[in-house]
Amino acid sequence: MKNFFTTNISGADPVISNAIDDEVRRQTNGLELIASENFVSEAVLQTMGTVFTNKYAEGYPGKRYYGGCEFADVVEQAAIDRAKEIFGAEHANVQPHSGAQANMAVLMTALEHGDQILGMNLSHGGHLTHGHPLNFSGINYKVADYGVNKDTEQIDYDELQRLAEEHKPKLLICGASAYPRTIDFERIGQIAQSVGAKVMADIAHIAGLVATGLHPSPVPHCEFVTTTTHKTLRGPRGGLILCREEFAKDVDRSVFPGVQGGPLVHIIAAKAVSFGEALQADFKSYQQQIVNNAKALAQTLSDAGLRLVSGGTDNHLLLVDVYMDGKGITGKVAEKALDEVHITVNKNTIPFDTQKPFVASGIRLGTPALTTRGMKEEDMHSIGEMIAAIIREPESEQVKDLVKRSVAELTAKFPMYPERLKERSGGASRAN
Ligand code: DSN
Repeated sequence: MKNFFTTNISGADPVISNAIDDEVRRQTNGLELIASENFVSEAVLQTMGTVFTNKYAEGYPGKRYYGGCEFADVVEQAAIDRAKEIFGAEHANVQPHSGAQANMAVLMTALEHGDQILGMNLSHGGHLTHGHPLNFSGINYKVADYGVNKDTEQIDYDELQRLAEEHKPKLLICGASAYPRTIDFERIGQIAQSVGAKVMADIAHIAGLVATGLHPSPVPHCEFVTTTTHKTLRGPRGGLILCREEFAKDVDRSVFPGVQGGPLVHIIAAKAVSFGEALQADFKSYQQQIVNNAKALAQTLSDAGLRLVSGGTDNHLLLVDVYMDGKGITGKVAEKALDEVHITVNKNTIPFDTQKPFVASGIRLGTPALTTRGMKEEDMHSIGEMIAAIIREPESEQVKDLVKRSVAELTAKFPMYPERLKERSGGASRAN
């Protein structure tokens, strides 16, 4: 019988082991442009796979419901302290399993069932948890929504003020999952204050930029700030809540026992490691390169005749209108054609889209993951030309072969996870 404690994954479970190896190759041999994804460090990966996964630790450091939590306390306290330092926040809760659960806990803290919220419309760049009718936020609360101006495709703050006065929300929700421009958190804070609302800023996408001062921080202007930890922040998959001290106890109670049970201590440990990385000086140059790369990619695509929503980008992502009122192709066709040449993007609705979300007129591109690999502006220029070529001729096998070769050449120059890249004959979908 195999020794349970010494048999590694390839001996224990070839199906899953092979899928892991294939996924390492897929990530290594493709160009990852999904704006919400990133590649964590080997240190973060290792920490996620530690014995902290075995531990139950309901409660908070120094106040747990189970014995044996002294080392869980060390990692959770480190994660809390580092999160507060990164964002200059008075209080941090590092236990949310995800961004959605972080948002759920804040809504539970700030609202009673049925209260009015005002959130950004998903199809204008918001998020499901900001009031979508199929999400807990839209089911449990009364929702009004705001969006972008039709001409500028940017948030219309005067219209937001008007909507806030009309609906008198108890909570104004800002932050976005597909918005390429700077968000004016100070103005949003003033709007909320003028109608007696609190604000939750969900900075999941831009957390790394906020952490390094490359995007204005919502912390001084908003009662609650939530984020995921795995996007520009480059940590493990998870959530984080920052708030003022006056809400600390209520937020903690909303997370546990409100919406969660035992925290994922192995993930909290990995959050602490990634927060430590974010406090290093080179994290700022990494974030600056993300922004430079997004601008370079935007310029190349725009020079190639593609329309960018809002005309460009201030952050890590861009929304490309590939449909162009019927002159181009849908986001769905673009996503599939790019996937075939190992360029990974997601179709995305654009503001005032005429297509259904599963078809969409746009694609969303982000540079955090490729910047982690070390790519720079000249690489973005090449990638922009590859994308434009595929969108121009999505059915040309000749173009696809050419681009596939270019992707293989480019990715080969930026190796990643060398210890995890194992060769296996057969089965690998993207062995190039
Ligand atoms: N799924 C995330 C994104 O791609 O932006 C948001 O939750």
